[in-house]
Amino acid sequence: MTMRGGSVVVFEDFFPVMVERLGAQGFMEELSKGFRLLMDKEKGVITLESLKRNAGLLGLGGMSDDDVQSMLSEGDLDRDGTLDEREFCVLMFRLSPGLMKGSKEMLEEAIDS
Ligand SMILES: [Ca+2]
Repeated sequence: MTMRGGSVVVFEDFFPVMVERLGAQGFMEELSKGFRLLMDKEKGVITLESLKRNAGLLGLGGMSDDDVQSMLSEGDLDRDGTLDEREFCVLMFRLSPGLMKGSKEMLEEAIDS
């Protein structure tokens, strides 16, 4: 499955710049903040509902229901219907091919630490 639409372009342009500016660890902290903004506060994971409700906070308010659904499905590696923090981070990297090329190992290290 491939994500299409304006939001993906934003990720591709934005993330490599952020990594350059913040370093891998700082970038992971930003991702973690983003995750907490999007998650369902009671469940501690991102659900379809929490993603739809909070996408606007990250400037993703223009996403259609279909976009939100495909973003969730794309990132949901264990198929439990929600995104945990790790799945969210992995998804963000996958949405940003330039980031994957430049900083993959550094970021994998940051995820595991
Ligand atoms: Ca999951």
